[in-house]
Amino acid sequence: MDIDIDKVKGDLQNNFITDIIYFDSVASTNQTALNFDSNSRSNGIVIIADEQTKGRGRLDRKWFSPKGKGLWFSIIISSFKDIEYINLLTFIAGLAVNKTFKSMKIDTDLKWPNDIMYKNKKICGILAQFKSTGNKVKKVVVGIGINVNQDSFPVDLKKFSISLKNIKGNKVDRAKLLTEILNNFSIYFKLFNNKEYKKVTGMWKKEMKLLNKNVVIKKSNGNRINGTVIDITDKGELVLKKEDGSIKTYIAGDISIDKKSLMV
Ligand code: BT5
Repeated sequence: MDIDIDKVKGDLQNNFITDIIYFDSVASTNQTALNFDSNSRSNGIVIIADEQTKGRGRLDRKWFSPKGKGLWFSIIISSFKDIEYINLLTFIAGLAVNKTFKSMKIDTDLKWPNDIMYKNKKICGILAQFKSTGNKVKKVVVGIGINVNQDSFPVDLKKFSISLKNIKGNKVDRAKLLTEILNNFSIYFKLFNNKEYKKVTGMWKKEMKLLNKNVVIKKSNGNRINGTVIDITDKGELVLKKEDGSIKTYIAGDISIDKKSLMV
């Protein structure tokens, strides 16, 4: 593999990240991270693989993770102060990756709750998973999947996916990319640790294209709700003004532009 992990470790600055553990191939880095030694020493460890054979998205959807072509990694977090703000860890990861893309002059935006998009195509997906005993969350694993050097995608993904190479026209150095993302993650994580939740959501909202837009939210039970996105709460929930005027908050769902609103 072309990522020199020792060099990446050496280039980490002021970092929350304590170690990076590399695998050639795993089923899912999130799964490996969840199974990893559960005591507090795992705080800040990154599990990264060159390939995932069973990479996963939300609701057990497949995440396409071909060998050597992307960054597929998971950050273990086992110490947190306010459990009720835990969903913001997905936002922290999104902000870190988005900032890194912006520094490469790539004009990406954040899509609630866990995607990074380039011109309506997905370039990065984030999946936070929790391990708990009783009602106490023991650790959170924040999985980040980034399409880096793919030339093309399988037919079912083609229309909605894009890689950095597709955008830039040339191969992107995965080691440099990883270093910058981890350094940015540490910066945003500090805000989270300092309980600056409003600041985190404020920054996230600025990078979000669908604020004040008419959208459709598809729930996992198949229900579809139309409305206007009016806000994101400090805990990362989406606030929707429904067509009947009532206001509702959502913690999960798939969101897309309401095609009706494009016709006006
Ligand atoms: C996500 O889920 O977007 C979260 C993806 C998280 C992947 C990382 S990689 C490291 C870590 N280990 C794991 O096993 N997972 C994490 P969701 O919003 O549910 O989107 C899933 C959908 O994205 C799929 O149903 C496909 O339609 C699409 N998809 C799959 N692979 C893709 C890819 N490489 N690029 C763009 N879209 C993809």
